Amino acid sequence: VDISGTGASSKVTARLPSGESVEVLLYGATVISWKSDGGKVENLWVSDAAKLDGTKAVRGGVPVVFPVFGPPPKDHATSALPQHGFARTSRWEFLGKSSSEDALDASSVKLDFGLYSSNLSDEAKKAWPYDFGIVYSVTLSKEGLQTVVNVRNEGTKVFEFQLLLHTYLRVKDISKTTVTGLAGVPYVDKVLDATTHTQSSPTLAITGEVDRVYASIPQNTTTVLEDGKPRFDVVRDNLDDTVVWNPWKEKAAAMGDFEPKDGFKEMLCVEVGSVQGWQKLESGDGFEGGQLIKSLL
Ligand code: TA6
Repeated sequence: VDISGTGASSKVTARLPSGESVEVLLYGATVISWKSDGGKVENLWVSDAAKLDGTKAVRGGVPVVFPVFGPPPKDHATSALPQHGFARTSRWEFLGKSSSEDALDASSVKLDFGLYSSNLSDEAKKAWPYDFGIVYSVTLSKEGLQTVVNVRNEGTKVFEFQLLLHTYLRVKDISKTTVTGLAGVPYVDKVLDATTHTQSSPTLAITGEVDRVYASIPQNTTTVLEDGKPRFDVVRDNLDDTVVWNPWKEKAAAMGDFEPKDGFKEMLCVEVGSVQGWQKLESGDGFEGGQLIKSLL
């Protein structure tokens, strides 16, 4: 494990003896690279124009969305926060690493990052005046990448939050990419009319802009397939919802930090979270939720 860079662009890199690696920017605790299969396969998509200097949320990798997903509601404690909250644009602390060599020599390395209300910018503290502590664990193993958020209410006032891991998966060709594990699940379609639909077919193909919030999904794994072959399993842990997003041509063109412009053909966001309604956290209570992404190559 080593820490490189200075200031907001400092990042932590970890590598397994077998070559797999992960890179985490302290800005937003944003995972910006995860290489599996001996380090040969990059699994995350990061825009060529992504800001990695702390001036803007990273366009790619795994931004952490907390305490609100999307534009905050008007009549809510989060209403003064930016879209997707402040976690992805805050400077996190690197708390340390622990590696384990279990009997089968299947090694893994866990990196811990912390964000506390005391770390927040004055504007964020003013906008959301609650005392909290988050420990975010990123664990790299040959099996996959696990990212888990543990949030604790360190204050005296109850607060409620939403949480989502905004994962940009890298795919070879979006026209040959499908998603399973969402059949029969109700979703809010933010492209159509933000009303609730239910996906009847077992497979979702991506043939245009997709922005769907699937809620209360019965089983915990969403699979991304390439050419009909399973490429990723995204396994939810204590998070009931999943957003599937591809900006497609027009929206990609409209995002200044989305490059190359046809990059939408090589990425798909599968974002696990708790975004329907709010998780309530009493004083002193904690909540833990996360994901395990398996590369199935
Ligand atoms: O997760 C999907 C989404 O909510 C889309 O609606 C789109 O806004 C995307 O997030 C990116 O948001 P950002 O604030 O990172 O530009």
